[in-house]
Amino acid sequence: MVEQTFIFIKPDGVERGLSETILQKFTDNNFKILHIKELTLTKEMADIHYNEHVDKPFYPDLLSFITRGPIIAAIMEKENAVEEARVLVGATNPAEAEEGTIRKEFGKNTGENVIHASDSEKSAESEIQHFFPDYVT
Ligand code: IDP
Ligand code: MG
Repeated sequence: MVEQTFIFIKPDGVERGLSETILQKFTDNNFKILHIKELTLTKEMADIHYNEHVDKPFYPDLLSFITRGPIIAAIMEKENAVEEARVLVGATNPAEAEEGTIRKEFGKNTGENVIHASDSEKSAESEIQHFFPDYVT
């Protein structure tokens, strides 16, 4: 089924000038970019987006990292997009990510792993709503 997922290039990826290369990997893999925008996350947005992690010990570091500069957020469309994007992105810890994945190639560590991708259809739907509130399917 053709579906939509949500991704963003994290501040480390944007700072290092990797945005175009990373987006190209999506389009090379037949993802269609439906919407794209640059923004800088506020604490409030980060707390909502990373709601499942706010009480974890690493959250203060994650919060300062993810709000330190612009991100590039996009809605991607493809057959089985949610799962396909997670495969292309790779494991959270770049050292454990498969060869050929974005995090394997560019990620520095478990925190600075250059990209986010929704982990389920449900997350994709709520993250698209959160980041692109004017977008209506
Ligand atoms: P995911 O991005 O692969 O879905 P999650 O476990 O949902 O991984 O964690 C969200 C983000 O929080 C990670 O991508 C990473 O940036 C950060 N993070 C997760 N675990 C750690 C950790 O142990 N130390 C530092 N940052 C972490
Ligand atoms: Mg996650």
